[in-house]
Amino acid sequence: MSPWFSKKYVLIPSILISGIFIAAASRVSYQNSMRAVAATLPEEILQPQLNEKELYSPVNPDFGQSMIWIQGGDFWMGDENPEVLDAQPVHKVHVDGFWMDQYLVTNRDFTEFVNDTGYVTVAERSLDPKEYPDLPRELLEPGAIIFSPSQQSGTDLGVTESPWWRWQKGANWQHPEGPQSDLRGRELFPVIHVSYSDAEAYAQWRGKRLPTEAEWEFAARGGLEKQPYTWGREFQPQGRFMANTWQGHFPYNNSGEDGFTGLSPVGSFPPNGYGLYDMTGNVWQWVSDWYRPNYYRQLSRKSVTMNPQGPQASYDPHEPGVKKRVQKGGSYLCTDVYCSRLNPGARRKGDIWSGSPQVGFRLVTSEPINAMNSQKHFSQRP
Ligand SMILES: [Ca+2]
Repeated sequence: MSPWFSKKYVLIPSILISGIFIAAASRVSYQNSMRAVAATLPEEILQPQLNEKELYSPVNPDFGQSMIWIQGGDFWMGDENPEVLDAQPVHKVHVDGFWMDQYLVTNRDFTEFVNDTGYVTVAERSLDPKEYPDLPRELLEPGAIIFSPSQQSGTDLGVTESPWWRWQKGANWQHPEGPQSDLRGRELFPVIHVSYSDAEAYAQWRGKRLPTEAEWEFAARGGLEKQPYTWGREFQPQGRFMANTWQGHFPYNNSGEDGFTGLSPVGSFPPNGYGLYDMTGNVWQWVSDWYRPNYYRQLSRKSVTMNPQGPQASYDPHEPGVKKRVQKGGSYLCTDVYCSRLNPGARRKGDIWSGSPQVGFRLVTSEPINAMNSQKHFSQRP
């Protein structure tokens, strides 16, 4: 099965959780957030020892320019929650140190890339009807799935188990809800509707790479061991929202108690123990491991696995012919009760040729020269 076919026809019904901005509400949230924007993060944010009260700043204008050194080590990888069997068993892993983007890649970052290279994302390309004679005409046009629980327009995919998804002609990273939408006021939002192949192209341009799943999870845990959230055990410590998630009854009631009914500008919630923002919620994040549901069972035979790179090939028993990579972190459409995948040990999978309105990414590098050359702020290796 070709990746294109899966992108536009087969994979869509299998996606259970993803999302789109609710445009008006997001703009209000964005304006409110921008009122609180501080000038820049203090230099201390780049130091290994972080004090959240001192360092937290809603948005750092230099967000795309900072990387944090993540000192490697051993950790327990995976999730014991019975709802995420593919993240079991929990097993011990070692990762070497690396630098990680402090923030998600934003629309502003991706705009720089496209302006410099002329790159066209998968969602912006059209299909040849000769190759896909059975596809409805609309699905041959450039476009993407969007989250639309109101069913107002576009092509109804007829997905009974998740009728809030629709195919929208002309939707892509620059037009998140379709041709009538744009990025004005969303420069600091995470880029969405990017496939893994799009993310790889961006990474190549930046001279960096996508993190392995182990690197991502080690960094997301922020020095905590076997905790259900990247900040600890409680979902709302002292009543505080720690990530952009969903409050209310999914998918029709989104109260936005955390300040955002849609996506949020990167860095709108406190960082984790390593100073990384948005490691939980907002958007899922691509990592470089191929997806295989039994991969952790293979690794658990060892006492400790050194720098796992993922299985040799992808295999999803529900769609055996579709190549998939792992995604981590949960999104703004996840609730603390509905979606156990907010846990840093949880995982899901995505077709490498498909973007999503709730999937973005961030990059890492193991090469100091890359971190120094491409970043204004650079955390020195201890
Ligand atoms: Ca929210």
